[in-house]
Amino acid sequence: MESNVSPGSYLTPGINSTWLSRSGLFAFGFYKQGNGCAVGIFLAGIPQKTVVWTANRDEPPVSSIATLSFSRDGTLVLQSTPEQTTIIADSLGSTSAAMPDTGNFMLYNSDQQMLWQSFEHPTDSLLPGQRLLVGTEMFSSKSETDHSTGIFRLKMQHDGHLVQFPVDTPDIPPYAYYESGTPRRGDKVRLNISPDGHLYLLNATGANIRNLTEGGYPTKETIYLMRIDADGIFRLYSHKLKQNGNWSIVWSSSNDSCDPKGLCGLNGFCALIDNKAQCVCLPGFEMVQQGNRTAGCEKSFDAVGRCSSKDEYYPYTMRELANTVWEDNSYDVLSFPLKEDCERSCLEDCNYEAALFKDGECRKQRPPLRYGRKMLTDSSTAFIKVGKSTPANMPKDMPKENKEGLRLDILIISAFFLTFGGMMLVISGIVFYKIIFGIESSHLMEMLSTTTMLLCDHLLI
Ligand SMILES: *[C@@H]1O[C@H](CO)[C@@H](O)[C@H](O)[C@H]1NC(C)=O
Ligand SMILES: *[C@@H]1O[C@H](CO)[C@@H](O)[C@H](O)[C@H]1NC(C)=O
Ligand SMILES: *[C@@H]1O[C@H](CO)[C@@H](O)[C@H](O)[C@H]1NC(C)=O
Ligand SMILES: *[C@@H]1O[C@H](CO)[C@@H](O)[C@H](O)[C@H]1NC(C)=O
Ligand SMILES: CC(=O)N[C@H]1CO[C@H](CO)[C@@H](O)[C@@H]1O
Repeated sequence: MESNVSPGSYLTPGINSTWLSRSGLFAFGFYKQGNGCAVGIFLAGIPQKTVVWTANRDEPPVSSIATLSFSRDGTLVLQSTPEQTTIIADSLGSTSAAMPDTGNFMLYNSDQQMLWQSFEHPTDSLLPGQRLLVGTEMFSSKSETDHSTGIFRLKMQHDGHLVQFPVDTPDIPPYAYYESGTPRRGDKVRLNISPDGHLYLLNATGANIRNLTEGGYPTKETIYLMRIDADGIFRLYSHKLKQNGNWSIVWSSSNDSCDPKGLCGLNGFCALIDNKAQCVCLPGFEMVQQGNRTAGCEKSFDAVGRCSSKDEYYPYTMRELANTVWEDNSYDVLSFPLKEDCERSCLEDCNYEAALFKDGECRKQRPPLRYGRKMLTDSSTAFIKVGKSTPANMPKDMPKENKEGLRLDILIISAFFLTFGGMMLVISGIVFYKIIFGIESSHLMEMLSTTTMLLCDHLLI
């Protein structure tokens, strides 16, 4: 058994910021997070320092004055300020700790019994030998560089089913977006990953009931990692050690990046453009927060107004979206032979603002509309009620008469120039790098994203 950390040892973000495994592949300790540092386990022996576990992932990053100690009473404790301490592993009685080359940080007592292991508390990743046990779940990270809890989860259910849901939803089929296809296979089924990239489910008696991947991939100088990514899909990655390479995707839980429910926030819908998920607002809606697709969309027009379509000036019209679906929260279901009848019925009904038409059924609904997506294989047509006064059929930056509109125009124009200028800077930077180093721009982007994951001591001195 390896034992490389004794009670009384401590780490600081500046010097001695990690405890390394024997080969230097894994490190336990401080890594750069936002403007400060977080505590976790990361692959230190590869160019792309990859975080595989984070302690108390939703606590704010700590500053350079923090201390992480393995105290003499066997507790692993983070002192972020003189006043504030957080216990990472409360293991009274542990007398040694180890960071082995498996990536599993462990605490032992004097009888060499393991009292605590990071493998039992997965965040978004599973390493070979680690398992997702029954009743437990893993949560995606917010983004590739922010390891706090994101918006997707993967749960090993008591019925033997491995299922993905958005966060904050009940564990019921309407919210699921991935299922392993092993329902009713008994309690205590668990997800396993082996060093050869075999990802599979074992039941209570140890029988293999499902292979997600067949395994048998090359193991020489290669490490595998399963992770539920920030985009909601879980993937098996491989990385060749001793090569300045990157992670490559071996397997994905889905090939459709619009599958994860809730990728686009309320009143937005997901559409595949060049095989990439894009979030689009429903007609008459605008993004709540530019550049943040999970924040969703809100109404861009004033919904208060007259209701009866017999009014001389009826302020609404309907917009049609082909092959578009969302969560079915129908309050009123009517039968109509033609979609035009559904459209008219919704237009004239003050209580509803949207309708889904499919196979003669007209399902009237109200915003917020959730889990919207364009699905070419689905014959549903969506109708959305929009204000006539909104420039629904005109270009978005159409000049408006009022003062606010004018200011909006100025904003749009300056935003355009700012964006354009920024893009030119980035493009010229990329071109420059390509000329100098002869590397592909996509790799450059990856390099850019990983520079933020450097060890804390490299940045905080
Ligand atoms: C770092 O830790 C090692 C071993 O615990 C110790 O010998 C060394 O003095 C420490 N370095 C500094 C600068 O504190
Ligand atoms: C596990 O699976 C095997 C093979 O399908 C089956 O024979 C066995 O009864 C299962 N065990 C449990 C506890 O369901
Ligand atoms: C899963 O794959 C292993 C080989 O990696 C094979 O031996 C086993 O039969 C497969 N099991 C199922 C249920 O397909
Ligand atoms: C995006 O919006 C969501 C929901 O409003 C919020 O939780 C998240 O912090 C936002 N992300 C960023 C980068 O602002
Ligand atoms: C430098 C390097 O090895 N880059 C690799 C990154 O990953 C892609 C595929 O995902 C490879 O094609 C590159 O060779």
